[in-house]
Amino acid sequence: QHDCQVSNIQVMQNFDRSRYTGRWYAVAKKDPVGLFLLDNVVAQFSVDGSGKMTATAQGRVIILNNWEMCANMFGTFEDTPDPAKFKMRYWGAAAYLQSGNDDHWVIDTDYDNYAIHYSCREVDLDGTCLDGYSFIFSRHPTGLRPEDQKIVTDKKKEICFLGKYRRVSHTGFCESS
Ligand code: FEN
Repeated sequence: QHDCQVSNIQVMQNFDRSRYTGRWYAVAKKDPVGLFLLDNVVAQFSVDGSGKMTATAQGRVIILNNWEMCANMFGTFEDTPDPAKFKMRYWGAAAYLQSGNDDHWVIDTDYDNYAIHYSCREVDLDGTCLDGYSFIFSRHPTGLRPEDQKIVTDKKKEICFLGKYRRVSHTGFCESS
């Protein structure tokens, strides 16, 4: 389970989307190639009456002329045979924000404190991930609890992104909008 093959990555067993709903603070992220969210990333997951999962995300971006903006992003999730693996269609509230369609895998979560998300956009010829991104989420804006840090480090290793994360700062930039 440690050969970095995207097809061998273990995801959350018996993922329960209703327990996953609510607010998650990004505490660390591994960026993809290209445009993304800089910091102050907060996600909010919901499940509608028919059981479909949707989410919103906010984050700071810097657009042309060094304008700081708070990007409001929306995502809808398509189920797959694996309950922890989704296809996410996403778009921004503003036209200048990129939209796309990414894998969205929940690697591990205890629902109450931490969650590890993974998305590989491009699989290399050798089966490893060539371009992907990942968020470490916490229910607590202050960060991960000490007891969750080892679990998260082990999972970062398993998804072969260890050492590629940056801390996500929360300065309140997106809190007014
Ligand atoms: C996720 C989970 C909750 C829902 C969603 C998530 C993913 C968000 C993504 C955001 C992408 C942002 C982009 C920004 C951008 C996983 C948190 C939806 C995938 C692409 C710029 C920057 C500068 C510029 C134009 C646009 O487009 N940023 O000049």
